[in-house]
Amino acid sequence: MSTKAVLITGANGEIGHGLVTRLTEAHPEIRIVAIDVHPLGKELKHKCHEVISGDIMDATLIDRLAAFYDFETIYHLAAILSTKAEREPVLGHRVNVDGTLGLLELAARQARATGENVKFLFPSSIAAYGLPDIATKMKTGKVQENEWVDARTMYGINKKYCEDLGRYYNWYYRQIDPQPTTGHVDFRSIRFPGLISAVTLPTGGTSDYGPEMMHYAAQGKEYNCFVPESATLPFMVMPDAINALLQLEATPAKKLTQVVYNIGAFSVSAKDFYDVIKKAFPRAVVNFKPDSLRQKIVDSWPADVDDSLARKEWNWKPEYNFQRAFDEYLIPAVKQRYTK
Ligand code: NAD
Ligand code: AKB
Repeated sequence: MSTKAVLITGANGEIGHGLVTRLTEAHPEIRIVAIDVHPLGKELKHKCHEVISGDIMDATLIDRLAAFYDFETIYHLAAILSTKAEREPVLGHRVNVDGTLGLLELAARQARATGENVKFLFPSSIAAYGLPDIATKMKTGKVQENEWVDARTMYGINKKYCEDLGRYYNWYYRQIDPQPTTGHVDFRSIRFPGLISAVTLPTGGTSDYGPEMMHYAAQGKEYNCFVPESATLPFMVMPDAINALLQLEATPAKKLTQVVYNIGAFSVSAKDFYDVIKKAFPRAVVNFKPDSLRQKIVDSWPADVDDSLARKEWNWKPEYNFQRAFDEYLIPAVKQRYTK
């Protein structure tokens, strides 16, 4: 008999760190199988049942996992983020699309074999949106899930397509098979805004300027911000992002009418970041040196999101607004981190 477990891909990343920690705190009995191309640190490793340093593109590895485990839930976090995917678009497509397809197939195979649904949690992104220019972006304000979805980056296109793949696996998979099976992939996706963690640093993304500004200031390092002071995006702190994933996972399927949900917490400009950081770290030096090419990507992402559907269907509500995020979570935690 196979062992029941939860699979987390990309477990060594920013969300992975928070998710492994929170899941094991809430359910000490949980068996987490973690995969990442980069080895997990000791502390995180000890919280997992099995840790695999490997590539989600390795079909033999995925087959081995399918033979040993029955996954009740898959948190598929592994991805190449927006800036890296724009520099290496083919790699981005391979990991973000082919990698996701391989995991959806694993989930579908397991659901068919056990007759039980396999929950598949997929972190999509505000990169799935593509607004044509800054004037339209600022005029539009909050976007709904079905508006402005002509993504302009490889990463955003990959995310949007994987949302569609998830919708297919959820509702239409092998729809012309004469003998329908009982178990299916229960796909659920969140379009996350830029995330800010006090305990990890982002790499390879476009919304990284917000968290980077804070981490540099806390270490006394000068920061060259690659967007202008006016650049505005929706952001959220990591504890709220983890809450959202766990909350969506726990929601009974009958309450969900969609497979993709926006969630929001606060929409702020790079200057708003600077002001709050300068107050906490008066010696912070931030030079605004916009990179017009990266700025275009920020300009194509929405200034804010309409998350009323998530609020209505699974009671989404962030715990942290901008002020509380910095006063009660980010500043105290980064100060502690860098004075250790
Ligand atoms: P991250 O870059 O910190 O983590 C991604 C992890 O995936 C890394 O540890 C990386 O080593 C791993 N990985 C990459 N390619 C792999 C492969 N082929 N096989 C196995 N592992 C591989 O990113 P994150 O912030 O933790 O993001 C997790 C997910 O959330 C991603 O899908 C990302 O697109 C999404 N997301 C993140 C943000 C954000 O602001 N952090 C916002 C929206 C969506
Ligand atoms: C990125 O900038 O690529 C991510 C995201 C918003 O998806 N942080």
